[in-house]
Amino acid sequence: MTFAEKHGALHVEGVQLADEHGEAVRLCGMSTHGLAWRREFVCEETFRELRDVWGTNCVRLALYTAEHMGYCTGGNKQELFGLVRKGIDLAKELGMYVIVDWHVLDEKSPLVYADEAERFFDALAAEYAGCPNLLYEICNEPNKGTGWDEIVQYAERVIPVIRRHSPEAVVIVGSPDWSQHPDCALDQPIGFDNLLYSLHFYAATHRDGLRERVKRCLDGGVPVFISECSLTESTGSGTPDLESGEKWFGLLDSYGVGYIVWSLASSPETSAVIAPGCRKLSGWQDGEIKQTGLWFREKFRRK
Ligand code: IDC
Repeated sequence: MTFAEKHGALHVEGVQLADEHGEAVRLCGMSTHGLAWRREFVCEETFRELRDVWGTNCVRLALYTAEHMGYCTGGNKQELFGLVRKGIDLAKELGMYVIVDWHVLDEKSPLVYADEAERFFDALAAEYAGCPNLLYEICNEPNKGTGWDEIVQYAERVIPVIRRHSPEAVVIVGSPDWSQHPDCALDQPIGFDNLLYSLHFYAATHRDGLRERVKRCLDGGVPVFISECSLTESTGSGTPDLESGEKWFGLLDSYGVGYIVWSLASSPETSAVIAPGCRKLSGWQDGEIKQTGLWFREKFRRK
């Protein structure tokens, strides 16, 4: 029986993600790099390798909205939607969970492309209504001046669009400052159930201060999900900080918080887990996996 067959539809109970039997479920896996320019990894052999060799149970599909031929800035919508569809269908076949990430970044506020987001999530949720494998991440990283009130306003537009088709679907919501402030939900939670609030950490940049914030959220009843993390600096480059990484995992493990690693790419960036120049889509030897990849693979495999 596959992981997703065993656990079925997920929901949020307190600060935990729980399965259809009410048991806690911890999702862990890799995020693709931007689908538009690293599409080769959205294939059966890669997902199978991530499941069987790396020990992951979830894949995140990062659909950039603005930069690099983003979905809302001249990207080929049909093709990009096709890639999303391919990723979801593969995850379903392999019994994995899958997060579709509306990768808000360059545009700063999710309100900029909110109309597009409504159209996208309407089509997606209609096609995958009731699909237990699929989680919806509606805004990767609001940033710069974007405040919580704008994010709430956006969430109140997009969540009902998804829930019209999939009333129980788990939705992941970002927060100000590149998804570093799920604590906004301590004072002002968004008025829907089955929500996870994302927090992103890059261990060489984000240390005790952010870890304490996560703890405060969890102790205060805000369900936090790490929908992006790496050991590197927040630029996606720089020297990986393993010591800070271990501290992060001390915290995440003690609360059973799920996590997704940035990113499944082969490039010189230290956060890209596959060595630059390696063209393989599976069967990577240790020498073809970068330090961050080997470190996280160890974490995935512990269970
Ligand atoms: C980075 C990619 C890099 C790309 C850049 C801009 O690694 O190749 O050029 O985006 O598109 C995030 C973002 C994520 C970033 C990542 C590293 O969600 O898109 O990816 N990061 O900077 N938040 C914090 C770090």
